Parts: sequence; C-alpha cells; structure tokens
Amino acid sequence: MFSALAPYGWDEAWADAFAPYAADGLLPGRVVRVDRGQCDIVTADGTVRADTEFVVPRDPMKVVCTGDWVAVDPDGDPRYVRAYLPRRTAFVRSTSSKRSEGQILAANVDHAVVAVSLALELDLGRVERFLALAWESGAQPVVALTKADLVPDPVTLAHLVQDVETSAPGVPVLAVSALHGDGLDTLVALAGSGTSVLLGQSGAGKSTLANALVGADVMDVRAARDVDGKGRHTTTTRNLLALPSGGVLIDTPGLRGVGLFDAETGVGQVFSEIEELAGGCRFHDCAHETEPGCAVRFAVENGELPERRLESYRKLMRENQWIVAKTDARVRAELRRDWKRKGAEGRAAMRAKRGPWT
Ligand SMILES: Nc1nc2c(ncn2[C@@H]2O[C@H](COP(=O)(O)OP(=O)(O)OP(=O)(O)O)[C@@H](O)[C@H]2O)c(=O)[nH]1
Ligand SMILES: [Mg+2]
Ligand SMILES: [Zn+2]
Repeated sequence: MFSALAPYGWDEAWADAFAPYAADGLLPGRVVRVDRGQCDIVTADGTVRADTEFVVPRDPMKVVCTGDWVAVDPDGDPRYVRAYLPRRTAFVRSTSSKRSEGQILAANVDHAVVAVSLALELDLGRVERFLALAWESGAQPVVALTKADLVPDPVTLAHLVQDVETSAPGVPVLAVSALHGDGLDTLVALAGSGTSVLLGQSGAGKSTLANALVGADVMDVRAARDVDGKGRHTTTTRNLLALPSGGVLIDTPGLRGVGLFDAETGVGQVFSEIEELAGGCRFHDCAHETEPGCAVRFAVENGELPERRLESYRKLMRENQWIVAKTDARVRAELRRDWKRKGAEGRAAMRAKRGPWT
C-alpha cells in the first residue's frame, strides 16, 4: 500500500505505525517543507498543503517539521495534519540563550552531512558543535569539506582533512567540490540510502551540493559574487527532495550558530577519545584539571591529546549542563503551575460539591 511513497522512505515499519490512522480514513504523507503554520506533504495522491494547527501550543518540539511522516485528512477544507508518527531521529537545537527551548530542525534523518566551506579558515570548535547535535539526533554524522577546488595543493588538502578527522572520531570526512565533481561519488553513495540532511553555515555550498546530488537545479544558490559573504541566507526553508538514484535529501537554511539542547550523549560521542582516556583517571569524578593520576592531562602533556580538544570538550559540556539546568528549572516551574491549577480546580470542584454557600 502507498508504494508511491517508497521514494520518500515509506517502509513496512512506517506502514505499521500508520495502521490506526489508515483505519480512521486518514492519508499518510511526508512533510517536504514547512512555512508559517502550513506545510507541503507528499502523499500517494500528489503534494497537498495542510495546516499544522493540531500542535500542542507553545511546545516547539511538537511542531511538525520537514521529514516528519504525518496523517492528514484527505479532503478537509482547510486540511489539517492530524498527527505525526513517532520520530526515529530528530535534530534539535536550542532556540536562544534566553529561553531554553528546543527547536526541531529535521526529523527521521539517517545521515547528517555537516557542510564546512574550505574557502574559510577551519573552525574546529564549530565543527564539533555541529557534530554533537548530529550525534545526539541519532543520525550518523559525516563532514563534507566543500569547495575543495579552492585548495589545489593535495598536501594542504590532506592536512585539512586530517585536522577535521582528529576532531571527529567515528565520523567520515570527505573533501568535495561541486564545481569539479571531486568526492561526489562517495556522497552520492552515502545519500543513496535513507534520509540525509545537509547542515552548516550559510554559504557553505549546501544547495549547490543538493543540486549536484539531484542532477538538476532544484534549489537556488547564492550568486557567485557573494561567495561566503555575510549576505542573506539563500535557502530559507527546509526542503525534502527525493534523489533520482534513491535516498532522500533535506536541504536546510544556513545556521549561524547551533546551541546545544540536552546533548550530553552527543558531546560524549564527539569527544569519545577523551571519555575513553577518562576511564584511566584515578578518580571516578575527575575534572581533568589538577587531580593526581589524571590520564587525560597526561595525554595532553605527552602530546597525544591536543589541548584545544580538551578545552572544547569542557566548553561544550559546561554549556550543555547550563542548558539542562535551565530547562529543568523551566520544566519544574511549569509543573508547579500545573499543580497550582489542579489544586485550584480541585478546590473549585469541592466548592461545587458542597454548594455555593461554603
Ligand atoms: N569554488 C566553489 N564554489 C562553490 C562550490 N560549491 C558552492 N560554491 C559557491 O558557494 C556559494 C554558496 O553556495 P550555496 O549552495 O548557495 O550555499 P548554501 O550553503 O546553500 O547557503 P544558504 O542557503 O544561505 O545556507 C555559491 O556562490 C556557490 O557557487 C564549489 O564546489 N566550489
Ligand atoms: Mg542553500
Ligand atoms: Zn582526569
């Protein structure tokens, strides 16, 4: 059933998850784009537009996003998304530093391709931050160093790849040039199964890569004269595209920064060699500062672990703990409000029972 959705990743497991909605006469579809309370959904009957108003108000995590599988009423006017199926993976960042809320960027992603432009100086800290979010989402991260044609010296290029590799254990690092086609085969092979999302700063060349993978100019790319400029974002919505040779790709608008949102596991995965070393520290709760018998400091001192890595690890861990603490406080405050409301309701109910005279 719904085999027309296969190019978008529909499978047995989604069909099972959808069964109760099918029984209600609803139509399955995948969200290919969201803008201002509405979304485009590919269904077996073609692309339909629907309102996303079913969402729980004020909870940005419960908002439909690109990549979601949804149940939509077939002929409503207006047409509503009734529910989204439980997400296999979700890419979440924290929205702002003032209000610690998660913002969901893409759902049901298998490969997170972090695009990093070689036209700019490498910022390993930023790469690590993107990777923490990618790992935390449940997707397998990959780094694509874009515009490799701008680094014509192969030795220099190899060094740059190596630098990123040491900052990304367990993550494949590819140098690609959409202009010359270098390295694209590997990316095509990777994106050929499951769903991939392109992430990275504005101007990194995500949409240019998307066009190369699709084999047609489906996404607008920035005018050549504005390469890596601080100009406007060229892509403004998250777009899901079915690739001609299989696989699904989500192109996203450039992210200026990505704040961590409850990403301790992700941070741990980005710095897995440090967590491994920490197993050799004398104290279980070693902070790797001045403690005796610290295996991490020892590795830094004998040049095995770059000091920069340790500092970056500390920074991201601290930031994450701060976000988590803040979030907990917010959740606690909400619970308290809830309790107060329930208490007030309970008292009102009691008054009603006893009658207005008490
Ligand atoms: N030299 C070179 N330039 C490239 C390559 N890929 C992309 N560019 C240029 O980089 C600029 C930005 O490309 P886009 O694909 O629009 O970047 P983006 O990451 O989608 O940017 P946003 O949509 O704003 O997030 C364009 O001017 C491209 O022509 C490449 O492989 N080599
Ligand atoms: Mg773009
Ligand atoms: Zn230690």
